[in-house]
Parts: sequence; C-alpha cells; structure tokens
Amino acid sequence: MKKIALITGITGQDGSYLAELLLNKGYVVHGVKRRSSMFNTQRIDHIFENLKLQNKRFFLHFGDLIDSSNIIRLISEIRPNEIYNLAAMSHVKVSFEIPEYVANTDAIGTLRILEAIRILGLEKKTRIYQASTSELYGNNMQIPLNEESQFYPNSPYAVAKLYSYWIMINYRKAYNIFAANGILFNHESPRRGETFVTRKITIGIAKILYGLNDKLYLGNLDAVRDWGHAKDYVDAMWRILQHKNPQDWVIATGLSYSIREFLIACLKKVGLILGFRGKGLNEIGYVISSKNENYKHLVGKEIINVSEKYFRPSDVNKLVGDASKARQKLDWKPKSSFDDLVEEMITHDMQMIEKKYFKK
Ligand code: NAP
Ligand code: G4F
Repeated sequence: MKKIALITGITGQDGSYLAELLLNKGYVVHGVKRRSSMFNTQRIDHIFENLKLQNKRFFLHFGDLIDSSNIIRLISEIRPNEIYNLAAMSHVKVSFEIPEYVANTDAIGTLRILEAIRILGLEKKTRIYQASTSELYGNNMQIPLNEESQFYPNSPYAVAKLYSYWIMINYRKAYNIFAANGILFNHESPRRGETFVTRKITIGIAKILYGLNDKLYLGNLDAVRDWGHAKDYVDAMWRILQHKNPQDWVIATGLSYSIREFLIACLKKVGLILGFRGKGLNEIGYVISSKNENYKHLVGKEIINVSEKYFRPSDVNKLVGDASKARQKLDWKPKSSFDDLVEEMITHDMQMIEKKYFKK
C-alpha cells in the first residue's frame, strides 16, 4: 500500500518542495489550496500538469485552516498516514497588521487539524508534522539555540506559532497522537516569497543590474539569520515523521549571516564589490568596484538605501540554530551551503527578470 500524505500550504515554498519529495518516494499526495481570485498554484503547476500524477497520485482540494468543517471532511475522506501542516500566514512583519487572522490560522488552525484527527478516531493511523519556527526563540541570546532553549516570541506570528507548538505536545501526551514539531530556522530558495528579505534582495539586485531600478530599499541590515535551503529542510520534515516516536527537532545549518553580508555575497556573485557608509536610516550601500564590464557604470553608485517602512515594531536580532540532535538521530544534515544558496537564487532571478522584461 502506498502511503498517503496530506499537505496544508502546498502552494507555498516548502509545500511545493515537499510534494516533489513525497511523490519521488512513491507517496499519494493530497494538498490543500485556498480559493483565490488569481492563480496561486505557480509553484506546483509543473506537478499538477504531469498527467501521470494528476488525480492518480497527486490531488488538490480547496480548503482553509480557518474552516473546521472543511478540515474534518478532507481528513475523513483522505484518511492520511501523514499530515504536514505547513499552512500559515508566514510573514512576520505582516503579522503585526493582521494579528487576529494570524492567531486564527497559525494557532487555532493547528488545533482544528488535531481535533479532526481525534474526532475521526485516527490517533493511531495519522502522524502529524507541525511547521514550528525559530521565531519562537525571539531575542534569546543563548546562541546557538537548541531544543532545550527558552522561547521568547516577539511578534503576533511567533506567539501564534507558540500556541501550535504546545498544543502539538499536549495532544501527543493526552491522546497519544504522533504529533511532532520541526523548529525550522530560516530556509530560502528561488521559490521563496518575494517579500522575504533574501528573495527581495535577489530580485531587487537583478532589477538594478538590468537597469529597471536604481535602488533597493531595505529595513534592519543588522539582523542575523541562519539560512538554509528549503529543499534540505523538507527532507528533515519527512525524516521527523519517520522517526520511531514523536519528538521536537531543531533544523538549522549552525552558520549565520547578517542582511548586509547576504547583500555583499549576492553582489560578489555578479562581480561587484559592495561597500557601506553612514549609520541607521542614513546608511547607504554603494558599488566600490566591478569585475564585470557590463556593470562598470554602477561603480560609485548608491544602490542600497535604508527605509523606516521596512522595520518591524519589534524584531528578532539574531537566530542561529544547533541541529545536533537531528544530525545524530535523524541522520540529517544540510546539503546546500550558503554560497550554493546565494548562487542559485541570484542566477534564477537574473534569468527570471531577463525573461520577463527582455525576451519576446
Ligand atoms: P509560504 O511560502 O508563505 O507558504 C504558506 C502556505 O500556507 C501557502 O500555501 C499559503 O497559501 C498557505 N496558507 C496561508 N494561510 C492559509 C490558510 N488560512 N488556510 C490554508 N492555507 C493557508 O511559507 P513557507 O516558507 O513555505 O513556510 C511553510 C511553513 O513553515 C509556514 O507555516 C511557515 O510559517 C513555517 N516556517 C517557515 C520557515 C521559512 O524560513 N520558510 C521557517 C520556519 C517555519 P497561498 O499560497 O494561497 O497564500
Ligand atoms: O526574510 P524575513 O522577512 O524573515 P523572518 O522574519 O526571519 O521570518 C522568516 O523566517 C522565520 C524562521 O525564523 C519563519 F518562521 C517565518 O515564517 C519567515 O519565513 O526577515 C529576516 C530579517 C528580519 O530581521 C527583518 O527585519 O530581515 C530583516 N529585513 C531587513 N530588511 C527585512 C527587510 N525583511 C523583509 N522581509 N524585508 C526587508 O526589506
């Protein structure tokens, strides 16, 4: 019998990579997509359009984590062996604007799935993975952070995810459900949403290099993140649900870089050396030199500005994870380096901008 998986958030960055991984492993994959007035399945269209998979091993269903009856019906019809709950309003800054909606989706949404498992009597059959996050740690400075580190959530998003983290543990203990949290540190890819900082930078730089924009405006350049590749992180999700018992796991690279360092690394990939001068809102990033003839005209130009608009009411300054437990017990380690990630993202976005604006 093929294993059946249900992925909420299948249209997102991680959902799309996880669907590919599970299909390659022979799973039947069901995904929940939201109704939208525009197409929202770009990241999974290549899977859906594969006629060998469509409605044979790959199924999409309309649904929403704020709709209990929909969740119960889907789980009762699909009767999955594994549920990956990746659906969330995942943008930390936006969570300050719509905190009640975020609590409903990112916190109560998880409870709705757990209740569905319980109501339908699937406690023994269905394992569930919850997309927990390094944002739970907030500004805990006892770095590197591991499964024992204390949580200090610092945004409506992180507080909602903290509820989900604990309700998973509660249902594990109270009802013996295989409910596991992956505490994942930031992971990126060419499929990353365009308003998260790494993707905003790679698209922004591509537009400057193609002469479409003069500048890129960013917020807190001092923030430090532990960035991995989403493909490696969905592999960890799968391993977490294959483990002999449900536990909570930190998934991270253990290496960290500031936003400023990410910018420097991207520009280096295209032959430019970036320097900074000034402080705070007056800080400016400018091109010191270019090895690439095509970009000589940018030397001396100010291409990075800081704007108050992109700061958060409260930010998380530094996140670095210690994934020793996953290394030892799940045999998981990241395959992509920071350098590989930067290379893949900038190359992808240079090609994307060229295709979108310059190729007929
Ligand atoms: P993403 O690209 O923003 O994808 C989020 C997914 O959730 C999308 O498919 C979205 O649908 C869906 N969604 C949002 N609200 C929903 C609702 N009310 N009902 C049903 N679906 C809903 O996020 P990601 O980067 O793939 O992250 C996946 C999960 O891991 C999220 O829960 C995120 O919070 C968590 N996480 C991410 C990271 C990271 O660095 N990427 C780190 C730790 C944890 P639409 O496509 O229709 O918007
Ligand atoms: O890319 P970000 O928006 O990601 P953030 O806030 O770390 O959250 C992501 O990772 C979490 C895991 O730790 C996930 F749970 C969450 O769902 C999401 O995937 O911002 C990273 C840092 C922040 O400190 C932010 O203040 O970059 C800083 N930043 C500076 N300028 C900016 C910008 N962030 C964004 N989005 N846009 C800017 O212009």
